[in-house]
Amino acid sequence: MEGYFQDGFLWGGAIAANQCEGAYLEDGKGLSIQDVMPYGIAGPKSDSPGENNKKLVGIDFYHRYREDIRLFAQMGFKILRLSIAWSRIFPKGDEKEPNQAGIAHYHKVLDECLKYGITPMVTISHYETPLYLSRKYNGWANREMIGFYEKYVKVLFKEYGSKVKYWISFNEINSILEEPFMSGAISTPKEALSLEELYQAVHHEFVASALAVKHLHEMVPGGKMGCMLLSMPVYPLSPKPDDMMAVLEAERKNFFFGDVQVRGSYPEYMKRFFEKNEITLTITPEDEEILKNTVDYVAFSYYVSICESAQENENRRKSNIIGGIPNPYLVESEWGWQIDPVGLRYVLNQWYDRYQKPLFIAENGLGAVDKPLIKEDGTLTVEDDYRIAYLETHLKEVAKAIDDGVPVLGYTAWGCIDLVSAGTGEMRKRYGFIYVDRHDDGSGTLKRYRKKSFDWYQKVIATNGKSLFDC
Ligand code: BGP
Repeated sequence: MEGYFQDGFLWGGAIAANQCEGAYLEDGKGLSIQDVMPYGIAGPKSDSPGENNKKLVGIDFYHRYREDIRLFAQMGFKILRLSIAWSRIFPKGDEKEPNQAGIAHYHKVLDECLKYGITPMVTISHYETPLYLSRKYNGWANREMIGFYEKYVKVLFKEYGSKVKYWISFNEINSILEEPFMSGAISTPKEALSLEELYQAVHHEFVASALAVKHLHEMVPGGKMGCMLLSMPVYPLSPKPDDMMAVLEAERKNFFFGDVQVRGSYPEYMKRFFEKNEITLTITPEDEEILKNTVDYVAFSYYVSICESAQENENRRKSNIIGGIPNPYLVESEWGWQIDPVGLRYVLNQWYDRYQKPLFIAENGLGAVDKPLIKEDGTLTVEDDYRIAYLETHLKEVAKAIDDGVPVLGYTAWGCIDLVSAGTGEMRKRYGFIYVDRHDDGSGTLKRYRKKSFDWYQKVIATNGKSLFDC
């Protein structure tokens, strides 16, 4: 299998502003929806930041980015996926002029990446819409959001276009169906939201994303825009034909997003779905033209697979945002996310068969409780063999997918440095190669320490994946 990672394979890690930066009101930043979600998607939301929100301090990446990017460079990162907090650039979201201090900050962060030859990949909107846009306009339910987003992306392309070639318009765009507030900044509670309103919000995001593609291509030579899909392969719970139809239905709910963003128009099966559910969307002829600005590559996150069945099933539950029926053949993480390396090879093949676009694995990793050990020199480490095993088995499947003929541009391990969980708002759910001394009760020095996986990943990158096959 060795040698299947082509030269120039983009090895790296991924983070999101709201989960690591902290400094939630610094340099003119406005509140984002995350600042009022102390418990992630799991808990109640409020209108004020509250005391128990780990994201307000995060891991203080806002002030410590130099040290962190140096550590990423030591691991050999070729790419760093990071997001820009919209509320640092437009604190409320509907201002005429951007916040210069916010713009200046990201120049420094990007320069730091480039200093080490690390290619930045920027997510424009990663679950961190300005709160004001949510409260005043009801987020993406409102068509006016397209204009606010368009103004924001034009600022980003003008400012950072010479430094950033890889962009992602929306993180896990399909998650809006499950989490309309976190993903779509929609203040109306999910229970009160009609399907028509929800899919209209989706449409607004599609148009905004396509406009971002258009502006990127016009403003940034060589700029590449990716869609970003929460991928979750669906298996039939049994070989019953009806279960297979249940799989098809569940898959279409998510394929729909890629189909529009890659192919540039609404698929027939969705038009039928809208008819049957008496959903009438406002889609102008101009919108239809804009949607033809399709993405250059397909990025996706991969953590888990699920099963589907045509029958009611009492075991149905959520894992990473989207839910399903657990697979009796798989083990699961401490947070109940089932571990399925083969699913990654499957999904890579599936996306490529469907779209024939280059693929990018923008997130993958294991959230686990780490137990730090004190070394002889007094520093900390974590013997995270479980994380190494998870990543190693998944990367071997990536190699197989490349051997299957799938063009994979790169791989960014999620939470390459410990950060706050999006799902639960916890610090104890750690993904990193770098341990951050910060805890759920707010204690900790915020110092950084290398875990065992740090050295392991360094070797994987240095050998371009060959070390995965050493034993
Ligand atoms: C994805 C999000 C990330 C990240 C990851 C892990 O859905 O894009 O922001 O957090 O999941 O999820 P969690 O933090 O809930 O473990």
